[in-house]
Amino acid sequence: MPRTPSLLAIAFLVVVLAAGCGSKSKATTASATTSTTSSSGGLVGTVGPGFTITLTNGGSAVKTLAPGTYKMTVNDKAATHNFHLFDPGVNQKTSVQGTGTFVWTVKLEKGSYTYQCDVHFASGMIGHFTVG
Ligand SMILES: [Cu+2]
Repeated sequence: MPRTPSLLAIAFLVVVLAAGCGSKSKATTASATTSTTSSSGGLVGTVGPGFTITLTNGGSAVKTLAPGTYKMTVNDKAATHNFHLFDPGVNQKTSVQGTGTFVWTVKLEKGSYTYQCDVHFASGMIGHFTVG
C-alpha cells in the first residue's frame, strides 16, 4: 500500500511542475520581447556617478559595430564628468557640469571611435570601439 500513494504524489508533482513551467516560459517570452524592443533603441552610454564611463549595446560592452546610423541614449549621472564621443565624423558631448539623459543620433563610419570624460580620460575614463 505505501507504493500507490507515492506514485500518485509523483504524478501530481509532475503535473504541477509542468503547469508551472508552462506559465513561466510564457512570462519569460513576454519579458524577452519587451527587452528586445527597448534594446533595439540602440546604444547606451553612461558616465558617473563614480569614475566610470561605459558604452553598451543590449547590456554588453561595445567592442565592434557595423557602420550605420544609430540611436544612442546617454546617461550623464555626474556634475563632474561628461560623455564625449568622437571621430570619425562624430563629435557629440554632454556638458561636464550638467546631468541628464540625452538621445543622440550618430552616423558611424568605418574607423576607431573614442568615448571619454574630457576631465578624467587620463585617469582611465576612456573607451574605444571599432566600426567596420
Ligand atoms: Cu570625469
